[in-house]
Amino acid sequence: MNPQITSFQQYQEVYNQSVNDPEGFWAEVAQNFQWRKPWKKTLEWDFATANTKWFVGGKMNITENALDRHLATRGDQAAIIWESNDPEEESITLTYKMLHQKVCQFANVLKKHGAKKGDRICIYMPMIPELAIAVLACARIGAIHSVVFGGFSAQSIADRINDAQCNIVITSDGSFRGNKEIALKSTVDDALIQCPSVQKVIVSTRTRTPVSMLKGRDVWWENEVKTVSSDCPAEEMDSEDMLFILYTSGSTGKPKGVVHTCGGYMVYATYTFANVFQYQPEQIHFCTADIGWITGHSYIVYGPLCHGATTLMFEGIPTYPDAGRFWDVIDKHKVDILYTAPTAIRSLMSFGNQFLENKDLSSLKTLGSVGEPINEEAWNWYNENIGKGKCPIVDTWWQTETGGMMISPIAGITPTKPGYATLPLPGVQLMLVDEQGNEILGNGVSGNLCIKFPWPGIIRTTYGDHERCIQTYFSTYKNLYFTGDGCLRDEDGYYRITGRVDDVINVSGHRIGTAEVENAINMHLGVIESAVVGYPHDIKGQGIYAYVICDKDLEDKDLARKDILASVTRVIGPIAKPDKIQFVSGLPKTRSGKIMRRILRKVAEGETSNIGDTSTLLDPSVVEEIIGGAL
Ligand code: 7RM
Repeated sequence: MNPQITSFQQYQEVYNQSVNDPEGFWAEVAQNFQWRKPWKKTLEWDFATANTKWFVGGKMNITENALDRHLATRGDQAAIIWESNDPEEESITLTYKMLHQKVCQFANVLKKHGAKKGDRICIYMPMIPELAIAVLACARIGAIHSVVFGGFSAQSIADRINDAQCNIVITSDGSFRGNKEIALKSTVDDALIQCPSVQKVIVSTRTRTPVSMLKGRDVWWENEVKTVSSDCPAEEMDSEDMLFILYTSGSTGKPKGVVHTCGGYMVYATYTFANVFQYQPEQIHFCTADIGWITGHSYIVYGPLCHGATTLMFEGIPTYPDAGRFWDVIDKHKVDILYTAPTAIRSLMSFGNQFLENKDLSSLKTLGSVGEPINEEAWNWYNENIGKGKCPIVDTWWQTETGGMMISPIAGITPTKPGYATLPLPGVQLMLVDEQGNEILGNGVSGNLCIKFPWPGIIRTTYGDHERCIQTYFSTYKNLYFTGDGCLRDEDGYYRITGRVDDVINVSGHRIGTAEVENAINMHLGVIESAVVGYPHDIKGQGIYAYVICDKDLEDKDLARKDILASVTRVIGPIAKPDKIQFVSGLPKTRSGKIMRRILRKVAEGETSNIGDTSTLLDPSVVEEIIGGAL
């Protein structure tokens, strides 16, 4: 479907071409897709106002590219293979024909309930085929999906629904995760008390958890699909019509709704999928992410399907029924490509290699890593024990905002180095800058990672607040997109991401804003103030360390700790729970009232002596206390 780079020399040539003539390069790539009407202009952009348009005036529908155009050539090929949480439950295969039919059918259900082009639809579901079907059905009719990860709280769902003014929610009764059964519908019910914009809730059954169905609002997926036709012509979309909103955490309080549009996102997700993994026809691609994150959007759903690939969707977790589950899934389905996160690799590594015994991993051709920096030990373990030294590892750096992979080896083509995302993909023009925004030239240097030219998958806006998009990404450095990451370029010109340089922590590959966690902690009665920082964690990459000032009369600290965890779980979700809570009587503040996080980070890292200059602090004695009580 998409042209593939076949040698390192060709990569270099293609890369140079993509820099010398980005428009020509991407126009050529975009020719490989199905357009209803060709675009008039390849690119229009202005970073100062955060405006980027790709394939201007082009008309298309991403589902015609993901489904319809494959029907003649690979209608009976598996599009989605679904593996249950329960290894005893039979897996499901949906061919392109079947998936097309189910998407059209569900699209008609959405239409029947009043959904139309431009509406926002919230999806809060487990990793079951209906989730992919729901996403594609929205795209089919031009509704904008906003998938909310199934681990988020009712409050988080409500915030996201209200921000986007969604009118429909698609959910399930519950979800299975390991030996847990999680109620989803009842969480949605709690959220909807605060969401007047929602008219309809469509509920699929998964767990048979008892649910309450509100008359006039709630309907069952299974009943609805029985009454509609499975013929649903795709809505004609402009390249720059919104395809989806996906909320992500930043350094300020409230998560931002990152907006991607139809044409550019399609081209970018598909091109990077085909090239980075070097996907070959008939291969089975297994991305272990949840569709609730960008990795699932781009590399479980859109990238693979637009390329005509077979994508494996796994409902469960890496450690259920035991730490050999990924290897069982690979063995059972003869997986060719495994794309997972360093946190999963480190966790499985910690269980020891007995879980690898008698697992046939010989089908694997390519291994991928995403979400956080991968340490050398995990890289080597992955390479030796999973890839048996024969599978290239692609350490792919990218973000929700980039839509697809940005810095990554091309499997089997780019020489790799443990810990390095290596080189920019075609069309990606990187720049390292210092604090003042001066470009850092040469090799063997490090700085803040920026991108100086648009690529088709770039964020278009933050939903409902374009100013925030300008402020967050395009204002720190003039005429550059700022990633928020620190990065080094070694003597060979290879890139290594060193981690966030803003107040975002990366816990198990999930982005969590420190301000968001602080707000949640502060909501707890008895908490006066808090400060949250990240610290190195063996498995999660980073853990969450909270310094909390409580009321004087709060006696039972253990209870307070539990209550704070309960508050965070209620406000954000269990993924944001602090790993450590230290009660303090004060925070290190400057005379102007700013918390010196540098000091808190040092202490959280276990540093007790070299904490640097504290002379600008209002009360340097709090530092002694904090060091003394460090956990
Ligand atoms: C895809 C995704 C983005 C942040 C990003 C980085 C970190 C992602 C890598 C990485 C080092 C990698 N989107 N990150 N991939 N750091 N090496 N290969 O994760 O929006 O959820 O997170 O994740 O800090 O800015 S995301």
